[in-house]
Amino acid sequence: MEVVLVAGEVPGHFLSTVEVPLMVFCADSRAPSLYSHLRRLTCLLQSYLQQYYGLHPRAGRQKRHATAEPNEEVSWKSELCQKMERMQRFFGLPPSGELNNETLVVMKRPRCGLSDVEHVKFLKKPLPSIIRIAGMKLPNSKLKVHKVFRAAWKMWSTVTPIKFRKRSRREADITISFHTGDGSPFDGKGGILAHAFLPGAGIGGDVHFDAEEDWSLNSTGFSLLAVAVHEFGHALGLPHSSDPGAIMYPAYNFAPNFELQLSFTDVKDVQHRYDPDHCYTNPPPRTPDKCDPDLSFDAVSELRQEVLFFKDRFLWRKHPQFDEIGITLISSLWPDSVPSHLDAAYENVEKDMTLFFKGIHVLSVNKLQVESSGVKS
Ligand SMILES: [Ca+2]
Ligand SMILES: [Ca+2]
Ligand SMILES: [Zn+2]
Repeated sequence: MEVVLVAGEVPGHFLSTVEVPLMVFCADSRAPSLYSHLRRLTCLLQSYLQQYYGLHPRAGRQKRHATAEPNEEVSWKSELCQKMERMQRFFGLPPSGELNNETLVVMKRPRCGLSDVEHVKFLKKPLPSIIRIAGMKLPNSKLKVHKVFRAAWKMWSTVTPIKFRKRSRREADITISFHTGDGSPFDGKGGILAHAFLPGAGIGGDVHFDAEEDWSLNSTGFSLLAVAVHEFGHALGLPHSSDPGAIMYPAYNFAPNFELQLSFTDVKDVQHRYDPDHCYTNPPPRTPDKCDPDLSFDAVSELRQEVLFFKDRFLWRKHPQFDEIGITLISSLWPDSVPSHLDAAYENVEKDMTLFFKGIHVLSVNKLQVESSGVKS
């Protein structure tokens, strides 16, 4: 009988990685599909936390048998739980250490390939300013793609003293390229959309896109402009931000036709590096702050044990077991369904349903699934 260590979601209920950090499952022929489901979830969790949260590989994990030293095993499980809770906090989820559906949804969202705990050294000089666009595998005509990139770096240059120049010669600070097929560092459609390297010599500052994504220059698919602005942020030395309103948020966060602009956090962070004394007359939009004394909510509703506070395209979640109140986007919980700027919301406990109202429209949601939408009667 083969024994493996797994953590994950059993269809129908959840396993807590705090209470049941890792369960020993037997590779029994009676439950091959459950076994492979749990193994897939375990692999997904471990590789996500290794790639984005600095989880160390587990001793002896390649052997599949539990041969690691007991102490090493305990400390690895404890690290796994800590990293998972850190990830949940970063994305505004209750830090339960529980691999529940909403945590899985976050982990599966298309995103940037750079780590969320990247250590950024402060480099005084030089400013990365010379850009070269490698002309291979562009997703649209060279003219249109170059126009998108110009618009992307203009967003940063209008709030910093950096003046970008495009050059075709090899000695650029920021080389932009698209990758596909053999040797590509990417994973095909979805998953990782692009990544960039923090400023430095050689590959430092370079920006790579997954050429296999459905890149869009208008409103369908993944917005090349939005992802380019994010990756140029890395090329300028910015790490990921847990502010869901920031361009530097690691997951793809843009609804179709969303008006792209740097947030207050993005501008504050880049000016901290390059132009700390500058004061702009038109401050960028701030993500609502729960400590703002003038804050008012669009709607407030219970959702099972939690209380949700809605404002613009954001929501805060108050869970009775946790003191922290995480902020996230409404679209993170209900992608493409529950609108921003709600008028009202309430939970119908008997039907286990939440109703959302905006203008003449009403939308009913069961758990996290949309049941129906229509017009108020
Ligand atoms: Ca470079
Ligand atoms: Ca991809
Ligand atoms: Zn990124």
